[in-house]
Amino acid sequence: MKLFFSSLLFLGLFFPSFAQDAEYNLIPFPAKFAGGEGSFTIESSTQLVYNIRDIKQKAAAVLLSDYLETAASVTLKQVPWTTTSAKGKNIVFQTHTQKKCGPEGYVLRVFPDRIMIEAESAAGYFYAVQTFLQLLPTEIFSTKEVADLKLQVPSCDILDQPRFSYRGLHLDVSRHFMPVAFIKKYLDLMALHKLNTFHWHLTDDQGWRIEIKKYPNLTKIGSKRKETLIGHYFENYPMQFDGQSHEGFYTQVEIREIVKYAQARYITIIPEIELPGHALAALAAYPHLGGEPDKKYEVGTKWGVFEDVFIPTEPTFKVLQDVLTEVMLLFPSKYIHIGGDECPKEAWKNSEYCQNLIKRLNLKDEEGLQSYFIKRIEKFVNLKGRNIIGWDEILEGGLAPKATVMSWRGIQGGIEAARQKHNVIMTPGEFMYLDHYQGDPNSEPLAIGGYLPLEKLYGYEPVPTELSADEEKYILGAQANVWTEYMSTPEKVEYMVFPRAVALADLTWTPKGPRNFEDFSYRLKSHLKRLDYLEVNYAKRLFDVTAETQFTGEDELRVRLDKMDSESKIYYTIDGSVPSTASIPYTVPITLKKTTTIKAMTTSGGTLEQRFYIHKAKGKKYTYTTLPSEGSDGNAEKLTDGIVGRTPKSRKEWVRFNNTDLDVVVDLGEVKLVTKVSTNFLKIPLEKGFPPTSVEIALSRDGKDFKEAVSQPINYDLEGAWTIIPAVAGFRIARARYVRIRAKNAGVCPSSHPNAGAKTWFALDEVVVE
Ligand code: TNX
Repeated sequence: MKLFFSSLLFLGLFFPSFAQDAEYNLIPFPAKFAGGEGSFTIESSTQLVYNIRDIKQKAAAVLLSDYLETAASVTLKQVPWTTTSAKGKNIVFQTHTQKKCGPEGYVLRVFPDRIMIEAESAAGYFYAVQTFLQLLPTEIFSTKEVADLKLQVPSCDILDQPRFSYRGLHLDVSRHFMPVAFIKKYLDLMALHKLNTFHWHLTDDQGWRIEIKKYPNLTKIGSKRKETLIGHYFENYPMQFDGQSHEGFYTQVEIREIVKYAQARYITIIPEIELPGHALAALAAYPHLGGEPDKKYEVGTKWGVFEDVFIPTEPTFKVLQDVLTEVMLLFPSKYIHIGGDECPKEAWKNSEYCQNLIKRLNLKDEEGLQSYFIKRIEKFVNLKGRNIIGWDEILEGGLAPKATVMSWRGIQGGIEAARQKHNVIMTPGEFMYLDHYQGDPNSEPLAIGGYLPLEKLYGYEPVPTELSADEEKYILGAQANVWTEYMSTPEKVEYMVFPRAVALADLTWTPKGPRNFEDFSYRLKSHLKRLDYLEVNYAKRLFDVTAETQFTGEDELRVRLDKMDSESKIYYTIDGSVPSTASIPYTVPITLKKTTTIKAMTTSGGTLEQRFYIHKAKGKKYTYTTLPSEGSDGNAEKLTDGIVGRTPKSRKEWVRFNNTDLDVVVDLGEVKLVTKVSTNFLKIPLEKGFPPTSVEIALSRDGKDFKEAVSQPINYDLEGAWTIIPAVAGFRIARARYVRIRAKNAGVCPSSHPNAGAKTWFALDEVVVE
């Protein structure tokens, strides 16, 4: 039979147009793809043809058949491969013999009269089926029968294989325990996205979640905490706790079941046992592992980094090795993650034993001791035929000989490790942390901080340009991390993970060349329907409207609205009313002449509500006498950009002064009538953010002689939730060109504060002149 695709089409000729074609909403998008004409229709007479003795083919055929049966209620006959059956109007599995697919790749060819699936491995067949399902109508993912489902598969020719061998998703079950059923759902969703490594963060300060037979207290004591911090770390002063215990762990039986479940989906589970830091739950269970056997260690009830860590004594190594032995019996993965991050050295500095050990081993310092700790654990793990992975802190004090590094504090750790010829997994916080906000913090549920919209994650390139071609090969792939301090339920995890993990799929699988966000967001829209069938509580940020202010001149502001979803239309109001399709359709940037709230909606369900301030200082230049703290207002524009900082959750708009006073002069350009000057300060006492003690606002015509000054103390309650404290000065018809604001730093934290005596900072935003 003549193929209607030439291999030339594989060279990318078809890539520019695939986005337009609603039929090929594949995620991740295949490495080589060509669309064709017509389609194959699955009918009850269609047969699944495979080599009956090939269990890899059989498993894939059964998987496909299950979906067809569930959603479409068709049962396809499974028949052995013969020259006749392979030529019929069937779905035919056969072994790929040209060695073009690699260990995870496959060939999928859809013709109007036949479908062929080829692979070299079980994983390859499995991924072929995943792609096959995405060629079918999205209803194929329904778990209930869908009436009259047309099983049409559009013609295409796919030769697919992943860009990276490591395509990871992580989940922290220590901060919040997640039930077994949810872990399985998580693995199902990973498989759908061809993600092949699940990094299971099983132990941390706030809970030990894996049963260890030899040390029952690890779960008996270590898996329970008496209560949990309410809200954000610095939200309340003093901190508030919920008074409710939180517990949970996985039995070894459950773990074996989950490992098997993952294997059936070609997912490797890498367990993480944190050491030497993030060990408080283990210390609560076995205090002799910490420096002070008599100390009453308690499982962590709040977040952050604790000074109580494992002390590298012989009994500690004994326990850790026993634990790792049981872990390695449960998890067949080549890699075992041993943590290694955020280990404060105070406990070791204060321990006579550690200080003697440093001398005895001829180590330089505590970092040398950390390196000794990791190397010793590595040796043990290597003896069992496995390798360790550690967070990039394991570079400090010298890397263990065979360790793989997870670069999380940026990309530098990854670059260094690759240069030292060590394998690397890229997981930099700025691009790969799914605990960061994915939309405007004002309208998002509480997250740890940061800002990682879908588009930013999608644009991440895991191979640093700094590396030479030779060094690049050490970058095994990328992983997104899901720390659950602020995700207490599976629903919240789903919300934070999806759809960003969908972008991760393209990022780690699809070659660099054909990836672009517009095309991705187009495919994503169909994909979200699949996620609807799978009952995933994904975030709807794809449909959001965003606003960007542009300056146009005196007393005028231009606002540009935008959306990720290229197909939808925006409508808006400026009179406070709720927008609908009967409101003003957005076509060009909106020009505002006075302070206005814009409310917008899109036809795909997105919303926006934002207030824009027009005032006499907007867009005007200002100069500081003392510069604000590094990075907070580099181009001197935040104080007059027309956007007023709205929440302590996000610090983007705020200009911060660490332990210094503020003295800033805004130049209005010409003498103007001034009746009111106002600004806002942040109050976050637990983070050492104290509003200034006093503020003085003064006016001048020439920039030298300031008068009309209004001086006021700033009064607020130290206790209570974080908030915004306004400072306002009213003037009875003054004329001025220059507005000066001075504010006095509050000094050090008061004696009642947990950081008593430590230096404080303050932050302000927008100098509003009316
Ligand atoms: C840093 S990433 C941590 C985790 C936290 C996370 C919050 C890493 C190796 N350590 O313990 O949960 O930040 O984003």
